Amino acid sequence: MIYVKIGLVGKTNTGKSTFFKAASLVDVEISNRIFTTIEANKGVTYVTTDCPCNELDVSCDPKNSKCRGGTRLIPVELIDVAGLVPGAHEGKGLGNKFLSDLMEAEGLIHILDLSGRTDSEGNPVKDHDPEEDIDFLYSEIDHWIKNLLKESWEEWEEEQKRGERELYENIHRKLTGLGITEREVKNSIEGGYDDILELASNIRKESKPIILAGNKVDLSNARDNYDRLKEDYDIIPICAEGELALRKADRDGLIEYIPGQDHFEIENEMKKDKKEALKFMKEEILDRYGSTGVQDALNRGVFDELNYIAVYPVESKSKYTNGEGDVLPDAYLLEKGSKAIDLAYAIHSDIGDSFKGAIDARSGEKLGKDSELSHGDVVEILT
Ligand SMILES: Nc1nc2c(ncn2[C@@H]2O[C@H](COP(=O)(O)OP(=O)(O)OP(=O)(O)O)[C@@H](O)[C@H]2O)c(=O)[nH]1
Ligand SMILES: [Mg+2]
Repeated sequence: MIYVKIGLVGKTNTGKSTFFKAASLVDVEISNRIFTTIEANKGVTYVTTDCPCNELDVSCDPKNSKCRGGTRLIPVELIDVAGLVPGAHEGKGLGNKFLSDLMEAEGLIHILDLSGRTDSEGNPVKDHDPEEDIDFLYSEIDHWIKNLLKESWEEWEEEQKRGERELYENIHRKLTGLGITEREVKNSIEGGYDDILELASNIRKESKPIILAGNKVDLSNARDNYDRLKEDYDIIPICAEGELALRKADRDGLIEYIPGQDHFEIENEMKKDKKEALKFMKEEILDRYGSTGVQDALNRGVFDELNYIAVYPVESKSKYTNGEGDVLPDAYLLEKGSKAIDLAYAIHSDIGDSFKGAIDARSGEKLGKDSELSHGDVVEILT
């Protein structure tokens, strides 16, 4: 199965690796130094959605995904890279060459440090305004794309003049590997531009949705900054460190915590300091913000910005099972607008090639190859 990829981006020391570690439980280095991460970290995390097992009143046997208490966890890939600072395209900080790792991702989460304890370059300060960190990121990504386009621009113009190859084809070829489609390139050109930088910016806007996540809301100055910035920006308040603590406590059997939930249950005896920390998490993060925001940022990226839907293929429409009798075994993320035939091909090219029709397991309705699927559909493919 090919995973949807989400990338974490932001200034140095904002908590990208803490978010990554919380979401994936992969043990990566976190520290209160600048430029801790140098090589990209890649790992598996999950987006969550209601599992149909609840509503269909069955007990499921997930194979390619997981189910916890009626919440389906569907794998996606997460990429954590080095910190980006203003002027990175001119070589400041670690530069921006590492963006090629990040730009494989279809969507990005911009992790802001709302505590204001590092300035734009990552130096420790008392009171940096995180609002200043929002726009620079777009500009750095735009310059990075611009530089890619500039390398071959004159050649492409010649080719276009000679009628050999259209500009959009050449751009698309160059940006292959960044998951940028021909349609997105065409739209970017049609949007109009005065120079290559503006075209690069159009391409970024067309192809890479960026979610703003304001981290460290456990700190009081971060909270004040969040209250101010939320008036002007669509920003998700997050506490990556808190999510990491909750997921570790869940993994270690101390609590039962399903990612993204607004509560957890204490399962086992624990030391007093752990208990205190969890009490703080409950009162200051979960009760106040509804969740730590980490899962929310991932779900919003995949379902709302990238417009994926989750569908559940089965071989028996009445028992919701595969050939081995596993109930609701697999969840597939497909782009919104996907049809029954797309699901067949996502499972296997042989299944796509021998597609004879499909059945909506809930309604029993027959679906043709062009029938559009909806989020949560349980579908039997007929071959
Ligand atoms: N208070 C608080 N601190 C946090 C939170 N998340 C991360 N931190 C701290 O912020 C510092 C930087 O965290 P990292 O995850 O290493 O940051 P990064 O963005 O990956 O940094 P670079 O790799 O240098 O770009 C560490 O001291 C973390 O413990 C949070 O939610 N609250
Ligand atoms: Mg890091």
